[in-house]
Amino acid sequence: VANIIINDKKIIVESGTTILEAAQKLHIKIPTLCHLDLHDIKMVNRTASCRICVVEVEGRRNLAPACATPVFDGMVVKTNTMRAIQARRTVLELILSDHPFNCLSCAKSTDCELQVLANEFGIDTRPYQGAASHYPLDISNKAIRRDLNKCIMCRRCETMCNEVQTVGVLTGYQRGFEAVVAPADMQPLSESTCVYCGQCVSVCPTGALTEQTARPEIWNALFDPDKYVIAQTAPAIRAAIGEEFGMAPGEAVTGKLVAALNNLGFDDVFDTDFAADLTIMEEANEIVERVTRQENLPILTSCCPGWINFLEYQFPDLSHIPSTCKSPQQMMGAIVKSYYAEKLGKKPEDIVLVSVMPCLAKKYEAARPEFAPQGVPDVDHVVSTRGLAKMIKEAGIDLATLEDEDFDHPLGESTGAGVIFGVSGGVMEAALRTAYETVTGKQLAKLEFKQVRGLEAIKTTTVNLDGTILRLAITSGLGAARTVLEQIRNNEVQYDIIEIMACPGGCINGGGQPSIHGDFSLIEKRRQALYSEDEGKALRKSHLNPSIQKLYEEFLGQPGSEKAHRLLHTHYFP
Ligand code: HC1
Ligand code: SF4
Repeated sequence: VANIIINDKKIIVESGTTILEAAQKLHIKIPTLCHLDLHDIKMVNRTASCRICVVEVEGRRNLAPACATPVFDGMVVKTNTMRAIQARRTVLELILSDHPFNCLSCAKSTDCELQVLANEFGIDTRPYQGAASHYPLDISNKAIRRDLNKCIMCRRCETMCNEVQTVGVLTGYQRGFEAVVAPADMQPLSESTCVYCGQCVSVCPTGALTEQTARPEIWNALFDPDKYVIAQTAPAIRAAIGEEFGMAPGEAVTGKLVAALNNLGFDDVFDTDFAADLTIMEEANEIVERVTRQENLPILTSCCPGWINFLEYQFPDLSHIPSTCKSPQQMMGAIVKSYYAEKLGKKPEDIVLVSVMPCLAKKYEAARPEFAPQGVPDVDHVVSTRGLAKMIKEAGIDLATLEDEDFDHPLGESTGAGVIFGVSGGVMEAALRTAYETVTGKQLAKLEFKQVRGLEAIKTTTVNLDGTILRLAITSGLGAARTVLEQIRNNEVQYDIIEIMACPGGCINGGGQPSIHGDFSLIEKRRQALYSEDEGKALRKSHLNPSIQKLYEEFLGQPGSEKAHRLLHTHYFP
């Protein structure tokens, strides 16, 4: 251990602790910019590249970066000397000397960590004038927008993409003044193996990495009298959008979210949870078939588009093992543009379906050509949680003060099983609730499968479905997926069912969710919000959803029917 003194306060800490960590224990704030510690998901960015966190260490000539300097016994630190504060100002002024001053029009405005610091330090002029970088915008894809002119070389995105997600698309490129983080040879993202998980966007402190927005197209549709405009909202939105309106993290705001969408002028507000229930009907059927025949196991869940992209790029040899089920987003699209269009008496092209998703890869998924039969997309536009919050604010609506409203029927009715899709382990638990009752014909005595819950990257367990033992793995974060997929490829493990989600913790931590700015406890609160909503539901198993039962009776026939296959299943591209 080390006895140290920071700003005249004594503390004893483990050796190896950094000055920054010790100061945090004493509630002494040292500003940081490149540093990011998400130790819950083993993502620690300690590049010490920005040097905004410099402090004075007694007996040392140079200022020390607090984020990367370990303490020693007897160390005396002062965090706010004139010299340290002046050095931080200089760092900021230098960064800003080559940073566009267009904060007013930046998508990250009010959420940008550089802007917050510049404001705290009162920097309103540019003392250093010099060359400015001019990089073209990368808007090569539907999901992510890269503006390298705003890159401050913190390398958080690189750490996330390489170490947590193991995709390895982003690397430091060029040197000195020219240095940026980009795909190899400065390719656009669309030419790389980026899976659009958006986790780099989640950790970018500035406007360098943001999302592509469909807000103008959605506003146009809402004001077009010839269009029937429908919203569907993903399970994880309700657990997080309240944060954008000053509500307590973890407060589920389902009824207010529906009210806000109604206020924006959507003709119907449907719940992606309905489609999650539908996914379970098809997927449980497929699981039971493949497990009964002991064929083509393990079966992998297929609702996460970031993960499906990862499979197609990195494990093409395993592209036969995921479930063939489309994701709930796409199942909703297919049902809205067929079954529901028939009910409305409208042509699919006169209906505009807008998805509200916590995910940036959903923007890419909706635009995949196979999901636009006869050229009419099943899902027309995708807006993120952050994007929808902006639209709600733009319309002058205060979400926090709205009275709860209900989803429209029939595609707004859902069970607790649909709700928990938004957390890691949720799809597995939902599938087990239905598979058990289908296989055994008995009612589940205890419907919660708590062993599949939690935020760990890899969870493995077995369940006994009335004599049939199923070996399960649940992973979240693509590094964890890689570990398990490599074990499968090398025949080192045997599983029957595997759930994979690209984002650590699942969709509650998606790349389109409100920024957590390093506070991972928000993810745990969002997780609890969805399990509470599940507990509060009258129906908690997908096969008991009356609107799902009716959909099969009136339209689809049985799970796995020819029509169900045509509308609700897909294939992958090795
Ligand atoms: Fe998800 Fe899904 S749960 S992928 O995590 O299967 O995005 O929330 O909408 O489609 O339902 C995301 C969340 C979401 C789909 C569902
Ligand atoms: Fe890497 Fe995901 Fe960002 Fe693509 S979206 S660059 S895969 S972190």
